[in-house]
Amino acid sequence: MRWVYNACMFIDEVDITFQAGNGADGRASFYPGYKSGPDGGDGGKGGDIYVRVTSDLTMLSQFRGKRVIKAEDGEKGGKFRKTGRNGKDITITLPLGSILTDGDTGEVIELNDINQKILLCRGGSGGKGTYALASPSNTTPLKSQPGIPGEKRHLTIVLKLIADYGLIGLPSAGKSSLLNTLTSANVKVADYPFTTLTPNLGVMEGKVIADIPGLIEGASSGKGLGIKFLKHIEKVNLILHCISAESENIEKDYKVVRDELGKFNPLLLQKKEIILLTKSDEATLPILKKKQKKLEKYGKVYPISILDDESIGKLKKILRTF
Ligand SMILES: Nc1nc2c(ncn2[C@@H]2O[C@H](COP(=O)(O)OP(=O)(O)OP(=O)(O)O)[C@@H](O)[C@H]2O)c(=O)[nH]1
Ligand SMILES: [Mg+2]
Repeated sequence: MRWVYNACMFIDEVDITFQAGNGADGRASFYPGYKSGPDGGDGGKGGDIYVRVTSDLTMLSQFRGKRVIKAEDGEKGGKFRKTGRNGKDITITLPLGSILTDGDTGEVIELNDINQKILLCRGGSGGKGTYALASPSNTTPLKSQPGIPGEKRHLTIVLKLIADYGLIGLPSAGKSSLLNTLTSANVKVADYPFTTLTPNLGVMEGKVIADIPGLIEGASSGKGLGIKFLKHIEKVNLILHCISAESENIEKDYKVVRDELGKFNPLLLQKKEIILLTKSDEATLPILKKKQKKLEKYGKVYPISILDDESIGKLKKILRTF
């Protein structure tokens, strides 16, 4: 297995062998003396392996320390025509944007749709027992069928960042609320800091938005959740910098986050950014205007509120131009 870590130990790439469950053998047996004929039951089917797509970006860490993921084998057929139990299926969850490459066939599977579910490896079917194999021409088959082995694939899974827009800002700035409003994401929202502990994705009109939590003063030196998630905005086209209209010192809020961005990677400061003055419903119009003006020296500012459809509509329109 090969692990590729970036500087902050986030797993980006992993090689895993997936092995669906083997089908079990059918049973070769016969009724005891008083009743003649074969009674061997069929073998159970091996478990399938599926992959499901999620918006949680950190899911590759589930493979830490794993080389092989194997679904359960089917159970052998029993006497008295008893069919063996099927092996349990396994569903693994991978983040949106992951790319799976089959090391043997070269097939590439791109996970681009949230809630997409794909059959990765089909479990083997169980063999028939002697009961099922009996026919008019062979009323007493002596042998049962063997089970079929489950499919096995060697896959390299790469997490490809495909977010188009990155939502950043101090805790409680309203990032997740906005993600939920702009997309069909359903991320937890609450009025305390660090509600979101890992990045989340949502899709708006085919564009992917990433909610990057955890930026606070000192994040670059490990405070709060640190800056480990900032790698996810290295490739976005546009940064959506959320600043709460409730804040007493919006310029400081802005600078703190920019400072941490720059410490992580100075190139992030050159990315296109728009400033979203969030929770605009919480401020009176004159105060909102004043705050907007203060921020305008740093770039384009759009007051928005998730409670104000018009402001969200405007934001969507702007996003379409990027
Ligand atoms: N009035 C009002 N409240 C909002 C608005 N957007 C978010 N909130 C509230 O602000 C609080 C914080 O919102 P979140 O979306 O959890 O903020 P966050 O930036 O994701 O916070 P972290 O996950 O901690 O980084 C919640 O109580 C939301 O209900 C808004 O437009 N108007
Ligand atoms: Mg959040």
